[in-house]
Amino acid sequence: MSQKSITIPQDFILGAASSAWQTEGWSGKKEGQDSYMDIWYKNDRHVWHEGYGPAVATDLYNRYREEVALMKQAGLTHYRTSINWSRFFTDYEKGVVDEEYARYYDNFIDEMLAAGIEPMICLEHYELPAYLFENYGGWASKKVVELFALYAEKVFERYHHKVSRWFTFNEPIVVQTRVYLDALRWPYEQNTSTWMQWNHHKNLATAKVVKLFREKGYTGSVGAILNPEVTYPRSSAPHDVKAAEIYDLFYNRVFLDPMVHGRYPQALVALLEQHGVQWDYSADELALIRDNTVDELGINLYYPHRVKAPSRAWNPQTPFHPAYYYEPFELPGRRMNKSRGWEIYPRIIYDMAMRIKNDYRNIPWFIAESGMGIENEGQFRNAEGVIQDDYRIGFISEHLYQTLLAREAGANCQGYMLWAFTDNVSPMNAFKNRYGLIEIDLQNNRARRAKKSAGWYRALRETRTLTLNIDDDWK
Ligand code: BGP
Repeated sequence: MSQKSITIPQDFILGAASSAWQTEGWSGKKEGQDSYMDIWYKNDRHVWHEGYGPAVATDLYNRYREEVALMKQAGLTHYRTSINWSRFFTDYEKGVVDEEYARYYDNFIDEMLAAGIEPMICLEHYELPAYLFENYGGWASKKVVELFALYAEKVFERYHHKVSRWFTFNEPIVVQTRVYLDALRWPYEQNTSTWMQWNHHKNLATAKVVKLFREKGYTGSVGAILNPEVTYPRSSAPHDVKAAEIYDLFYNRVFLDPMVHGRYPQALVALLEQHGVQWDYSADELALIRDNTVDELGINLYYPHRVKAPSRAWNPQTPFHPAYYYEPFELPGRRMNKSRGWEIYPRIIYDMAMRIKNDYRNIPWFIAESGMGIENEGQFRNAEGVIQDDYRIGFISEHLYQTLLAREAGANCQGYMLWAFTDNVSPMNAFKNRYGLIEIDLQNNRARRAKKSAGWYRALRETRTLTLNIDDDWK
């Protein structure tokens, strides 16, 4: 172990992220304004940890002023959240804005700007309106792609002079993978064709929104926030390497390639066809994707993904699933965050950075989410009641260090954003694992209290220097 210091460039983002549905709560929500997450929670509450969910969340809708003051105290340069599509309209088809909800965003954004914090806004962080899910099958429908473009148009009209960094989706692969591929979430349907249709329509929707933004001549950029998993094969043997490559095609390149290069990988299209996966796309749609690639990427990175070649026989009755080609591999001796069950391996950031530099034309990008969810954090409270989250400080230090090293090595990396600013509601895990710089006290009317890490984060901003103890074997 030795102590190292590294400079944080002046223009480097030191921010934190969150989303609308995980924070705002249902205050003021009108009949018919449920999102997909809301109806999942309503239909399947028993799978949500201790019954907590989006209903109150962190009650941000009523507390955004207090929250922005805390952001300022924690030294955030940027804050990323989403606008809740399901609440932004009273009529999704005609695009009638819910003025009451939009006023909340007007005020929230103004408050951030007044505090010198730059808002970065995502148009969808799983908040697909339930009405569109129930009536059109959600992202399986081309009509929903049109309605998303209408939503983007209305949001840009209202906020383009206040917000310049926009993102179409957060982790666009997640909902359909959990619902249609793995059948782990309500409504538990296994359908690989529907999965691919959702992927394609989210790529198409991104291209349409990029085109719209450019045609209107707005200042700023449109990107997407992806969660490519840095996937390491168990060994260098060809069968393991192939397992990792195929995993990468189905879960990473399915979004990275169309969004950055404007085309689907040929190998992916061929495998989908070989396995009878039907998805509806036209030459015009592919041309739209080709001509409207994103301006930047946000990358969410939490843990490494390791695979090996499959050793079991595939049940011929099981619908096609990419796991036909791989099995998960657990590295013996791996370092773990046991609360979340995720391996800790900070090097993923450097490896992803080099991949973007070499394979994705060194497009501008930033770490959009990195963080550590820990259970029962109350046990780390000191006599003054402040959670001493040194494990979080250690986690951020190591991951930020890799980010800064990558930047020094030529990665076009714009910054680091922590997940999350405050503790908040995770899908199913709800408040089980706490991620925030700021504690949310569920026993005390969701009172906010800064953890030790909040002051440490602020000092990073003030000194623009990261100092950490690090294993000498690491770069
Ligand atoms: C990301 C999501 C976030 C957040 C985070 C933490 O995948 O974009 O919304 O929830 O993961 O993971 P989890 O909530 O599963 O613990």
